[in-house]
Amino acid sequence: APINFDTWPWLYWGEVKPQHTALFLEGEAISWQRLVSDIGSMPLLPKPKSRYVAIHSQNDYQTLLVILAAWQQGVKTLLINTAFSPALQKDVLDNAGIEMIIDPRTVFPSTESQQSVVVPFDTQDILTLVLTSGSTGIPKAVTHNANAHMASASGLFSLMPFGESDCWLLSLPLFHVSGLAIIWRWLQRGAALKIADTKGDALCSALEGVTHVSLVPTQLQRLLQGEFPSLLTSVLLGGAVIPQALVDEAEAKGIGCWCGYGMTEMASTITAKRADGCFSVGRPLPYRELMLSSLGEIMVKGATLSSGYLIDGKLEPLSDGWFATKDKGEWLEDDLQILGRLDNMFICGGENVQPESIERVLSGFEGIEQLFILPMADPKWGQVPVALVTGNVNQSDFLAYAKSLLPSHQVPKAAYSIPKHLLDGGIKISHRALADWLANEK
Ligand code: 4YB
Repeated sequence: APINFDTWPWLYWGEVKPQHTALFLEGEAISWQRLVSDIGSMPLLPKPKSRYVAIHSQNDYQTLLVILAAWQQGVKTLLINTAFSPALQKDVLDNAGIEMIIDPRTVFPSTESQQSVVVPFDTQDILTLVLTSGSTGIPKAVTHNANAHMASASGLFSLMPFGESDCWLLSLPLFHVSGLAIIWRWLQRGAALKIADTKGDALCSALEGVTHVSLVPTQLQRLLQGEFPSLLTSVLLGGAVIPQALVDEAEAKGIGCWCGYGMTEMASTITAKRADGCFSVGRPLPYRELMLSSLGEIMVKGATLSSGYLIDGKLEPLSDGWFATKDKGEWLEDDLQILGRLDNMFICGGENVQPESIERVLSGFEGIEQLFILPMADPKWGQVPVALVTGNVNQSDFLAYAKSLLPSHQVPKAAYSIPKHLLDGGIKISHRALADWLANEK
């Protein structure tokens, strides 16, 4: 049963097991007692009337301390990707109605006598804001309270065991819901968290001593190319279409994979299953409900659903009742299959084309690392599918392969390599950036 914390979880664990390791940093272990003390020695953070503060977020100990100190002091946080341009940062803050932004590198332990403020742990009070990664418009700030984060964590544990002596690697950005969810699983369980460089090839060595990790499919692909540490038992996958061949390969190498489907508004994972050789993302976890609309759109609700977006300092409800995800799904017995984004669908010569279903058929082609199908304007058909790929791909063999497997309106009319600068963004390649590049450069 989930613990009902009557105080901030780190204070609880600091009392219950002060000497146990809370965190592994590169070359250093931090006990719960030391963590509590480091948080307590943070200075008083600015507390605007709205109580919302934006924080430049990197995956490091200093950022984590500032976040936990903020919460404990009664300050609600919006974590911002440091790669955002100043203009985008300004738009996001203006849109949400937040005046203040903190760079954790400018926050130093206070040398003054302990003046630390600890507000009560109210699990119903809004605590975090996470930006949506929607493809159009200014990213919106999605609110969550601690109750939603803890329900998210507890529900997942009923499927994917995470014990007190396990260690979860912070393998995704804190500013993304997938990274924030790792923090709440760690806090909920009182297990260990590892913070290390996970970029590129560093991921393999970061996994040293780690039992659990959350990965987007491209990270798993990179991992399988090298040697990986033997303690790793459990990988939670999600964020994008999970290629079945990738999961099968990982499972064959002894890595337990859980396939998940999640989103910001639902505080990360909604459905999941232990990999079973079949392309689906399993059933709704406890504290989530899911149904398909008559058009096949995935609708969700439950204790993990956000109570609204923060716009202009005010809470704007998401929906009354079910939240429409814009994802298309289908039941396969009791398991959910994600067919793709409704807003990615286009029409080629009168036929509906769902890019993700083409991606699924063609992603197994020799040499392909990543594959995206996008529409391109065509005088005869309106729009035609084209393929954008990374990896070492023979274009004409690839197109012939597509022709042998797909009906003609689904066969890509061309295949282009994705330019490098579009690949190093956040955790997902932006469909919009790919579409812009296709429209302007091709
Ligand atoms: C999918 C999808 C899937 C999402 N197939 N499309 O803790 C986790 O659950 C986790 C673990 C590893 C990696 C990621 C996660 C996440 O949280 C992912 C949450 C996420 O991606 N949120 S998002 O708001 O940025 O995007 C949500 C959208 O992503 C969905 O609406 C889907 O379109 C897509 N998506 N999982 C296919 N398994």
